[in-house]
Amino acid sequence: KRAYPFHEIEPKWQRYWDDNYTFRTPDEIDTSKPKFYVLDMFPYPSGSGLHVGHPLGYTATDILARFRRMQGYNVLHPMGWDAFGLPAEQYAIETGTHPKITTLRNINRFRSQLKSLGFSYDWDREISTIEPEYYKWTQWIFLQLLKRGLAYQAEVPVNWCPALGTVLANEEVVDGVSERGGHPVIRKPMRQWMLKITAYADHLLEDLDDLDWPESVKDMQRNWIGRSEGAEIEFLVLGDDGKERGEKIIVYTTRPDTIFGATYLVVAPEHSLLSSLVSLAQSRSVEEYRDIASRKSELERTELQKEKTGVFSGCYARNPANGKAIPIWIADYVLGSYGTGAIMAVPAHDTRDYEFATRYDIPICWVVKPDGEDCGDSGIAYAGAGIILNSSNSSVGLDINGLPSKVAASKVIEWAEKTGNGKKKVNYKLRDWLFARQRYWGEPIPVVFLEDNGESIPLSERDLPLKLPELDDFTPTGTGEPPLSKAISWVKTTDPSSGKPARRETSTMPQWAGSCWYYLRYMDPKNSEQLVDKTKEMYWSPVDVYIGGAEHAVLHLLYSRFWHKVLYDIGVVSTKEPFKCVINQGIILGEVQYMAYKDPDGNYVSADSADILGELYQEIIPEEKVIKSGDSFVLKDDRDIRLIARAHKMSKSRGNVVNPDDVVSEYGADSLRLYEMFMGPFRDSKTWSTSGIEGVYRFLGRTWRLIVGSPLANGAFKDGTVASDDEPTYEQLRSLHKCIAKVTEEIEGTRFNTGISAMMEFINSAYKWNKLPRSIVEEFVLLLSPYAPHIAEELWFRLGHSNSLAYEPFPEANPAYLKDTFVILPVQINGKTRGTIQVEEGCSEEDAFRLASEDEKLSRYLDGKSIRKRIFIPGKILNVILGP
Ligand code: ANZ
Repeated sequence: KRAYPFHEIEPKWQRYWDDNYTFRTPDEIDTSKPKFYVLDMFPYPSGSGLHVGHPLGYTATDILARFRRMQGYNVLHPMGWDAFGLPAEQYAIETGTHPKITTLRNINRFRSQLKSLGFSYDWDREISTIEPEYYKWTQWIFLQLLKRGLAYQAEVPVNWCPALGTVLANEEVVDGVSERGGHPVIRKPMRQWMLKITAYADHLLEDLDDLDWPESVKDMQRNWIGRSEGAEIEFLVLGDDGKERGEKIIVYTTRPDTIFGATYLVVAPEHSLLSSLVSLAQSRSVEEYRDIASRKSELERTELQKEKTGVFSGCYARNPANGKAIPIWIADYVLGSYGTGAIMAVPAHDTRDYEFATRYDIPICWVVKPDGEDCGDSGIAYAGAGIILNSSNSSVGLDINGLPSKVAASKVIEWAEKTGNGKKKVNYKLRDWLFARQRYWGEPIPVVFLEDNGESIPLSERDLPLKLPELDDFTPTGTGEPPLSKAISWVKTTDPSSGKPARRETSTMPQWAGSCWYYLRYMDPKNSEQLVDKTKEMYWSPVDVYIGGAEHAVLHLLYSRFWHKVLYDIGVVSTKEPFKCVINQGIILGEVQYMAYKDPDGNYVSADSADILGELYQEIIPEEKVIKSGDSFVLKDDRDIRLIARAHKMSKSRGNVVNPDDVVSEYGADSLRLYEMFMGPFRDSKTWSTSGIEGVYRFLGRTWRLIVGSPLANGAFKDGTVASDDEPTYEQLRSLHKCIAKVTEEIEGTRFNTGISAMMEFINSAYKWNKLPRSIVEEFVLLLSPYAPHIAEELWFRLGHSNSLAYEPFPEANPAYLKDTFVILPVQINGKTRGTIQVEEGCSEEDAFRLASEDEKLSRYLDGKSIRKRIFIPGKILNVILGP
């Protein structure tokens, strides 16, 4: 029982759009028209194909694209492939298939899946990060970075994964093992390419303010950049005799106001001064401690809940404020990579220091009290701002007692600068970007090293692209030498400028590289002379709406903003920011699962009492045996048994993955699109439900039958529809225009679900009409088309049009029909006025009577009575004559 013939319609229109290049955005466009660039986060073409999360964002952008096209905008709506990356390479190692083969196969599958969903991409602009014509420009950008000193080599501790034979980015390491495969990861210093993103820290931070992005994403970027203002203060190291030895430890602090409370110093285990500080007696325990710390990740070290550990160095330093000698400790809760790698510890006012001091019996000295309160050891640190106390030393000329923290902090900085004890300092959490991977499947870095002195020489722009050589053996070398070192004849080369023998760089770029700038290439995908033509870039920039998952909130969006700003500075792009508006779609969880508890005898136990009873096991209960009761779910047959209802992330191991292909073959692409938009607010996470998709499928079926063949039709079939040429009534126009207004408003606000509700309401009311005026139906079909384009095109065609509706003007709501005009209608029973009802102007006799019988007062006269006659004068009166 198919509700309507989507099987025939959908492929037919997909072919039509392809054959007619319906969605091609011409190279030469009428630039007097407004533009709309709507972009999806392009997919990594994985081996498992599309999952239902993809069409969620892609349908949303497609609705926006189709909507703006109909409104007369020039629309840029492209698609491509983020096709380099580790999984293809891992698969290649396991199976011996070249990553290019698997990647191209996956791309073909993705493309045909996307086409089967009817997305209006301009496929002529398809790009793929693995094509030399594309990565030529990724390499070109690298050369520009190099030219400006924004790419450099450095010996840095990296996450080295012996099993994968590669360096991993911090975010690819979870709990000390590789995110992929779970292999152990160690920290190891290696010479690496770095990008100086820190040079742009301030711009990246400041320009966030003007972006129309989710606040949560902006906050994550702000935290990642982590700008903090404070001071660097010098503490002189003391010898055994209590005299200064000449070395100094510089600490970074955001709370200079607490300097009198600094009762010890901490240096990170990797601090460069460490070896000279440690006393002989302490050297063994320090050595052991360093060794343990080197195996921990930074995350582990800084986790607040973790117990703080450390060792005493055997050495003291002088607190420059109060002149006291304070011990120097080594502890791994201080990181070598942040600030100066050393801190002044103020246990009274810092939680971690407090915990540490208590553990190792270090004095705690209170120097800040909350405004208007007493202070004292309440068992926790007071980390807030307040009024300073115990902080005066006339012999160094510093007195901050009684000042509020902020003022005191400035005063300390001023004092430190005057006396040479320190200076104001701004710090960032942001680190430079580790830009090399010891992998095969990535963009080659366009640099050679001279054989004789190892000097690095960038290739010249005309030597690009530097193509990735074919390689049969991708297995890691195990030494840290990248797999590309096996491409012996490729590696061995000459410096093109001097002709001297040289070796190519064998690391490749990380997967982020290709996705940093792809949105620019879509504007001018075939340009072999330039990354993007200036005029085209000026017209299309910036991306108006960028939709994708929240998992890219920081890295991808930060890295591309960084590259964009560099490109702006060198005049390649005309805007400071790439993406005007970013929207994160919510995640789709698997269908809700119901679980019941059973005791060892096999009897059901309500979830309410489950935690007080022991030895229970769980059983999955099929949906048809479940019923909702209040806020919870119970067994249909025994309503005292409360169940647990839970939705899980879709995963292969749970077996709750929904394959979009299956949905398309069972219900059609339009139903899938509509359903994903109807599931709930676009940005929220939501659960999949098969009955939900049946609901929207029925709606499309009802729409189809209403227009193509409804029993209500009075007129003759014309062009295969039942639309009549009657003039629409006021009521019909009101329904239509209310629907237009709602759908338009909701698309603009990306609240797609409520737009669909409005269309459903419209169809419900249209079923009550006895004529279906063509002009009304046509407008409705146009309204529906961004959501369900196949059925809409077919209905449009059957309504007698020979062209696609893709460029028909989107219906506009006429405000005259939107006003809610109510009238108070007197109601008489047997000629006596018994009350009034509020009705819409133009309301029908039927509706007026229904409202009267629902009215509390009037219903008393009408209930159970037989009605002889009704007299209705629209807008004036309803008179009901009761029977005998
Ligand atoms: C003294 C102090 C007193 C601090 C107080 C805090 C509270 P941001 O920049 O906001 O993250 N710190 C400095 N360098 C560190 C490192 N390498 N590893 C771990 N911690 C470090 O915070 C800077 C504060 O974190 C600094 O201010 C320092 O402790 C600590 F009541 O100095 B504070």
